[in-house]
Amino acid sequence: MNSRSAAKLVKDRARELGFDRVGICDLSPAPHEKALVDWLDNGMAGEMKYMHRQRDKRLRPADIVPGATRAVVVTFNYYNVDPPSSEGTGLVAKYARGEDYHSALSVPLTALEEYIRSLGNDDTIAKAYVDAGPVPERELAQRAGLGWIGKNTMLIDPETGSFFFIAVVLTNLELEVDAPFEADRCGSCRLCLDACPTDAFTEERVLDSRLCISYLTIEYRGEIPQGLAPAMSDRVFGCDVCQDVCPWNKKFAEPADSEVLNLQPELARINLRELAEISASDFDDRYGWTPLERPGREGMRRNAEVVLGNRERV
Ligand code: B12
Ligand code: SF4
Ligand code: SF4
Repeated sequence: MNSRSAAKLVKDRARELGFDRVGICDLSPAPHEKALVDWLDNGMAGEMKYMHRQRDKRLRPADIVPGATRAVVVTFNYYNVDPPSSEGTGLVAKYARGEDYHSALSVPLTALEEYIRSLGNDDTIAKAYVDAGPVPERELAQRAGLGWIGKNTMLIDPETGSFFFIAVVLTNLELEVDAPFEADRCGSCRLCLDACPTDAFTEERVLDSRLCISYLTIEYRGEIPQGLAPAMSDRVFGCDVCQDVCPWNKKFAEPADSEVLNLQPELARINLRELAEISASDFDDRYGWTPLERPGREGMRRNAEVVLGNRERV
């Protein structure tokens, strides 16, 4: 089978498995090496030490899985509408209102790995990653033709916007590659940069995590800095502001209809008093299967206290 036919089969199978977009690229060194190196050197990863540990592999994606030569990059829509504000509740980012995507997407990704192996021989490798691991996912997605890197640093697909997960299967199967997405469709727009509640963009396409509400509420373990707490407003987990304002999302984002993520409308807003006082076992039962498990009970209680404080101030 030639590389073009193999690529077509892989793409068809990925779509059958529920992925929205699929593209293929090679694993040559990252052309935007300086962007990552400067970001790390300037401390913008904050306490995400894994970003420093993964540096060399992110810059040389061919070193992630020895022998791999191709990335099959797929996207999976998670868009759903925000409920209106309601007294005593905190807002959860759109991606987190259902099953943790690492586990939810492992089922279709394992099937895609198996399919890719079935097209090769005994030496064919295929290893899937979603978020976990040193894979420069947005960079590879742009190189696989799936969209451009917006000024908010998100990968934006001109047909659907940016509310999707990216996953990657690294393989040595001979697959025809796609043309990269070269255009920058942001133009003169800067809505995301101006809307960020904490001014976390130091320049276009550069985000200082230490100022980002997503980082502070999900990844950061200490106390939320007092100067940033009011900007969290009612956001108790993650932040979507720089995507909500993006015209490409306003125009093209469609609610996800997949059952894979098991999105639950009641997880979009959480009662803050209950959360601030929740027991360990109740937290596990209610949120242990969702992305809220990452900050865990302690992190979510901390976030709830901050939002309750913000509510009292207004
Ligand atoms: C660390 C991390 C974070 C950090 C830092 C975010 C950041 N902007 O760097 C924090 C905790 C703040 C974060 C927040 C969020 N994250 Co996050 N995060 C990651 C992670 C693990 C690494 C990102 C990274 O490498 N950052 C370092 C910086 C330097 O890299 P970068 O901004 O991506 O830039 C690279 C390229 O853009 C390229 N580049 C730079 N300039 C240019 C210019 C041009 C023209 C081109 C072509 C390329 C290019 O070079 C850079 C180096 O590789 C990825 C998963 C992964 N394994 O890659 C998910 C990931 C980026 N996150 C994701 C999501 C969904 C989010 C949130 C929306 C979650 C939320 N609702 O709260 C927010 C969005 C905030 C934002 N605007 O980015 C998705 C993004 C999907 C998409 N459509 O882009 C990813 C891909 C996870 C996934 N598998 O789906 N995240
Ligand atoms: S996720 Fe929120 S805080 Fe972070 S850069 Fe975007 S708008 Fe700013
Ligand atoms: S809001 Fe405007 S500048 Fe920001 S990513 Fe979207 S199109 Fe680009």
